[in-house]
Amino acid sequence: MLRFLTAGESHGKGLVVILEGMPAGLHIDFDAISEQLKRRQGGYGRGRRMAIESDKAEILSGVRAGETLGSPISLLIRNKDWENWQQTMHAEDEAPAGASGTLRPVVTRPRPGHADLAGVIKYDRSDIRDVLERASARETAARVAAGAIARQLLRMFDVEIVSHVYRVNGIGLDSPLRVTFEAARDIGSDSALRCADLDAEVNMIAEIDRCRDAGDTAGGAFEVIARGLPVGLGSYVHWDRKLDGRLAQAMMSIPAIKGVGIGIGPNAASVPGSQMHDEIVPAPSRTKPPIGVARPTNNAGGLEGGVTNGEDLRVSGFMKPIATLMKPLRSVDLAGMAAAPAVIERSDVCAISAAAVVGEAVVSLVLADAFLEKFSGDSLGEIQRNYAAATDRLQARFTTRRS
Ligand code: EPS
Repeated sequence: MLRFLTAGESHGKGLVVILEGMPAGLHIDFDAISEQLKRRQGGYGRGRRMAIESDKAEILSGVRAGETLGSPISLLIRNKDWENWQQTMHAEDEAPAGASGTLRPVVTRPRPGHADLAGVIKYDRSDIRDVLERASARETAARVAAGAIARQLLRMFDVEIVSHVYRVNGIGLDSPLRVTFEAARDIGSDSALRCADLDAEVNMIAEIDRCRDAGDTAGGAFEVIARGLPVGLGSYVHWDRKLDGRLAQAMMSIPAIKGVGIGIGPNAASVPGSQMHDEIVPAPSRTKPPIGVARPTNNAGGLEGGVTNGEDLRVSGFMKPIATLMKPLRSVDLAGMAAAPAVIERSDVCAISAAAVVGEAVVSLVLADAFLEKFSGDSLGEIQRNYAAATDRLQARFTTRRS
């Protein structure tokens, strides 16, 4: 079982993640972790914080001379902004001598849509900062670092994971299925919004500009596509083993995600069966190994019965607009219970491109977990042998059927 925990406040010293369950013997590409962290920081509509940070993960344990040991892998991402927050975010009773930054006022006006109000009530705090620091999407940097390692395991078995942004507020493509795996993979690292359709992207960027000018914010939709998965990850036999359910939980745990779609997603409720289900035809397939059938369409998004069917896995995430508005919504000052505008914290206008990268990370973690479940082993070599045996068996089965 692959599991992880993260810790850290947005303006604290840094973020920590412990990833447990990775096999021994996987070579770790440190640059590839940094590359994923950099991708998460980008995208049109991000705020000034991203200009301060240049996220980098230090490996504290679980890796020796470039290879995993099978022991817990712990990573630390330091917050550069800590320099500006020591007076406010110190752990000690009093700010230590020489603490830098300024002492910020107590936050008492909750933002509609953020964890602020429910959080201060639940944890019995009087300063909303005690809530917003951990509820912040800054935490997703830790998940991206862990996901980058999960992705490296999957890469050993030729699984590739990409994403694309296809909508900002209501603007953009009507369906993610219009974008092929190749088109999503080929989006350049310099792409402004990581949309595969450049005409649509122009309009989506204009919508972000319009929101910024109006003191408003934007949400959007993205899709993660995984190619190269073997048939048979997940299971239909129990609710908690269904891979679509596990993916949905992981995606919904990304801050601001209000909905998840698999393949055609919510549109599945609007078409008859004849237009929904992906017919099965005898033909050379692209599954690994070939199973002698092909699917002309992929509305199911690579999952049937909660089990991978060898087609591209397609999972989309629907993000609400950022909760911090520069033209704040109505709220109540909890210090005196009088009506007051919500607090304004430094924030992003739109973070959909970042959410797509986080989506790739959480999908990588769920898929690596399901992969380890099926081909389990303590070392990479053991997993490779199990994978090869399963592949050989499938190959033999379908070769026999054809002859
Ligand atoms: C951040 C995500 C956003 C940023 C945060 C960094 O978090 P939140 O969910 O709180 O809006 O606002 O940066 C700041 C809090 C800041 O000081 O600007 C991220 O993805 O790293």
